[in-house]
Amino acid sequence: MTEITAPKSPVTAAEFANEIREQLKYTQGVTPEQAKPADVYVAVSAAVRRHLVDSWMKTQADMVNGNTKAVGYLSAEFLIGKQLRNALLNAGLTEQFNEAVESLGFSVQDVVDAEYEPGLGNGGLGRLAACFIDSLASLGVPAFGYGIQYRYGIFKQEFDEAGRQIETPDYWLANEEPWGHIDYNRDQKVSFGGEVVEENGRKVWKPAWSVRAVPVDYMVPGYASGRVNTLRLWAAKSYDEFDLLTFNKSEYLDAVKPQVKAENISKILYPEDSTPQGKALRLEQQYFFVSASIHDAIRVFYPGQDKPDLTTFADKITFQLNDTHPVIGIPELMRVLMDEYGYDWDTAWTITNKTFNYTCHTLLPEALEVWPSKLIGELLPRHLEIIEKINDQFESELKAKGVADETIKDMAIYTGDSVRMAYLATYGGSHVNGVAELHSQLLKDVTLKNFSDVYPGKFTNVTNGVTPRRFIKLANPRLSDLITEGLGTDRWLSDLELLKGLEPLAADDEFVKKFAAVKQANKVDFANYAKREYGFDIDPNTMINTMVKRLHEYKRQALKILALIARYADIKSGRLSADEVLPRTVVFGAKAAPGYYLAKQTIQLINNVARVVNNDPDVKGKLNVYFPWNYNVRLAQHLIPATDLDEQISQAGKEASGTGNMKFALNGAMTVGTLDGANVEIRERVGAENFFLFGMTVDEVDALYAAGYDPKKYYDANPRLRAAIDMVADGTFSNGDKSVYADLVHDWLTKDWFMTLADFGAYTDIQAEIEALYVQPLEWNRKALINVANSGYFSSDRSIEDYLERIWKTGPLA
Ligand code: 6GP
Repeated sequence: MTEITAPKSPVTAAEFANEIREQLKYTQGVTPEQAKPADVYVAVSAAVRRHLVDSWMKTQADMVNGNTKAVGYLSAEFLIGKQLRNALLNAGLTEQFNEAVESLGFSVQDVVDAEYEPGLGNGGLGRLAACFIDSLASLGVPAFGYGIQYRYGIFKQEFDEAGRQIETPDYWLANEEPWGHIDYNRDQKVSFGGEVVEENGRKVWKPAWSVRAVPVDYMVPGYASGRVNTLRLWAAKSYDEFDLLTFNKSEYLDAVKPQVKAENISKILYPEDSTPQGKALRLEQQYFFVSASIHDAIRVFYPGQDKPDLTTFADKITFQLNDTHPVIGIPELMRVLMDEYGYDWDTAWTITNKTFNYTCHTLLPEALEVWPSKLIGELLPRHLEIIEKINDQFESELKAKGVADETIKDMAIYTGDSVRMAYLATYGGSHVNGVAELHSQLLKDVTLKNFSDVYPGKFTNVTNGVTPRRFIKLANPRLSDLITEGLGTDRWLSDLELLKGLEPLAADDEFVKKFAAVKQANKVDFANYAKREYGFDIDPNTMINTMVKRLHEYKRQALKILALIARYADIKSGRLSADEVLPRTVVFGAKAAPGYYLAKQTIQLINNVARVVNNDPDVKGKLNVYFPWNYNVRLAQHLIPATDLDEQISQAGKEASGTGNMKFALNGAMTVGTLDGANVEIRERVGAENFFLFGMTVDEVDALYAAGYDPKKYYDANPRLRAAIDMVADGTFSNGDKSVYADLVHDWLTKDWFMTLADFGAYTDIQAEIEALYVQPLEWNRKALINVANSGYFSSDRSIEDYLERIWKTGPLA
C-alpha cells in the first residue's frame, strides 16, 4: 500500500471549473467561449489564490500574535520561476485543474504556457532565495521574503547570426500578472540625499528627495504545511507623478521626470553575477528595499503602536542578509532606532547586532561589494556617519582585544575612501555563514580570516539545498512516481532523507530498469521540447551531457568546449574511428553579464563550434552541440530530468557551492566534477565510486600559483590541447577569420587565470571512464540511482533546518 500525504483540496474538478468560470466572468469579463488560454491562466491563478487566502491570513495572524520569531530573508534577487503549477501542487488542486481546464475546452499545456516566467534573479543566489522561501513555508516557519519587484528582470538572451549574445529587455509585466497583489495602502517612504544637521544636540537627516515604496505581495504556499508566507517585493513609485505646470508649458518629457527618476529605482535587475557594478542606482536599489522592509517589519510586528518597545525587535524577526546587497540595512536599522525612535547608540547597536546575520555566496574577492564613501555620503549622508562610528567602535574593540595595528587596518570597515560591505556585515551581525563546507572553511581560512580569528564563534556553515517540490515533483513527475512506488510513500516530498530507502533497490535489476526507462522517457520529452521551442533535432538515444550555469571564467565552460573540440578533431583526423565514439549530445545553457567580454566570446565560440560540428557529415550521429538560448528556470525543469551526465568543473576553490549539481544528482544524472563547492559533499554522500572526479584540488591550485603558473607549458606538452586551441585560433570556428577569438586564445595562452589548460589532461582522461560505464546501461543507472538515494541531504528543507538551529534560533508556528 502506498501512503499518500500530498495535500488534497476539498473541491471537485467540476467545482473548480465553476470557480474558473466565475473568475472569467466577474474579473475578466469574458465567457469561456471568448476566453483565450491566457484568460484561463489568469482566471485559474486567481482561483488558486482564493484557495490559499485563508491560510495566508491565518499564518500572518499567528505570526504576529504568537511568540515564534519570524525570518526576514532580505535578498536583491528571488528567481521564483513560474508560479501556477507550484501553487496548484501546494493547494492540492493539480488533478482538479487538469480536469477543469479540459472540461472548459482548453489544453492544460496551453494554459500553463501562458504564464510568463519572472526573471527576478541572475542565477544561484536568486534561485536559492526562492528555494528557501518555499522551504520556510513548507516547514511552517513564519517568514517574509523581502526584495524588489523589478520591472525588467534579467535580460532575455538571443543569439545573432554570428553566434553572439544579444540582450533584450525582459518586460515580464507586459501582460496581466495575477500572482502579485499591489498593496497601495501599506506603502513606505524611502528618502535619499540632502544633509545632516544638528538640532537640539541631535543629528537630524534632511533628505533631498523621496520615493514611495509600494509592496507587491506574492503568496508563498508551503507544501503540506497549511501555511502560506509572503514574498513582499517593493516597487518604486513617485510622489509627484506629473508636473502639470511644466506640461502646460508643453515640456512634456520634463513633466514626467520626477516619475522616471523614482521609478528607475525598481526598473531593472542588474545583470551581474558575482561582480559588483559601482553604480549609484544599484546602491539606491539596495537602500530602497532594505529601508522599506525594516519599516514594514516594525509596522507588522507592532501594529498601531506609536511608541513600540523595539528592544524586543530581535525577538520578533531575524533578518538574513543574502550576500552583501542588503548590508546597508545595518546602518539603516541603527538610524531608525536612534533617529526615529530615540534609542541611544548602545541599545540600538545591541538590537541591530542581534537582528542581522550574513550569508556570503562567493569566494571571488572582487564580488564582495565595496562602495565609495563619497557615493554613500551623497546618497545617504546619515548612514555614512553611522558607518564611521561603527568603524570607530570596531577599532577600539579590536585594540582592546590586542589585535595588531596592521591587522586592524586590514580589517577596516571604513577606509576613508570606501566602505567594505562584507566587513560591515560580519561585524554588524551575529553570524556569518558560507554555503558549503569547503566554502565556509575557505571563508574562515582566507577571505575573512582576520574576522574569524577575532570572532570565531560567529562563523558557521549551512550547505545549500534545493526544493524537491519544484525540482523533482514538478520537473520530473515520472521519477516522482517511481520514487513513491519504491518507497511506498510520498512522504519523501517533505522529508527528502527518506530517499535513502531507495538504496537497496539499486541491487534490484528490475527497479533499475524502470529507473532507466524514466530517464529515457524524459530524454524523449526533452527532445520534443527542444524541437518545439528551439527547432533543435536532438537524438534522445545519445548521451545527454549538460553544462548549465552562468557563463564565468571560473566555472570553466572553456574547459568543456576545448575538450569537445579536441574530441571533434580526434574524429576528423581519424585518431578515433567513428564507431569507437560514444554518441553524445552536449547541451549548454548560460548567460554572460553584458559587459563581460571574455564570457561573451566564449558564448560566441560555443555557438560556432555547435554550427560547425552539427553540420559536419564526418561526425554525424557521434557528436552534437546545442546551446538553447535564454536559460531559465523553465528550461532547467525540462533539461535536468533528461540529463545523463552533468558538468561541475569549476576550478577548485572558486565555486562557493553550486545548486545545479544538487538538482542533477537528485534527478539521476551522474556528475563529472572537481573537488569544489558542494561537489565535495555530494561525492562524500553518493560515494567516490559513483562520482567522476578529476582535476586539481584547492591545495594543488594554490601550490601551482605559488610556483608560477605558465599555461603555455600545458599547450606545448599536450598535442590534443594544442590542436583544439589552434583550431580556435586558425578560424575553424569563424569562417577563417583569425581575429574573432584572438583575445580568448591570447588569454588562455598567457594568463588562464582559472587554470583551464592545467586541468585539460585530467578532464579528457576521465572521459574514457565515463564512457566505459555508459555503455553498460544497467551499471550506469545503478550508480545514478545511488546518487538519487543519497542526495536527500541536499533538500532546501534541511538547509532551512540548519539555519533555524545554527543561526535563526526559531522554528515552526505552533
Ligand atoms: C552563487 C555562487 O556562485 C554559487 O556557488 C552558489 O551555489 C549560489 O550563489 C548560492 O549560494 N553566488 C552568486 O550568485 C553571487 O552573486 C555574490 O554571489
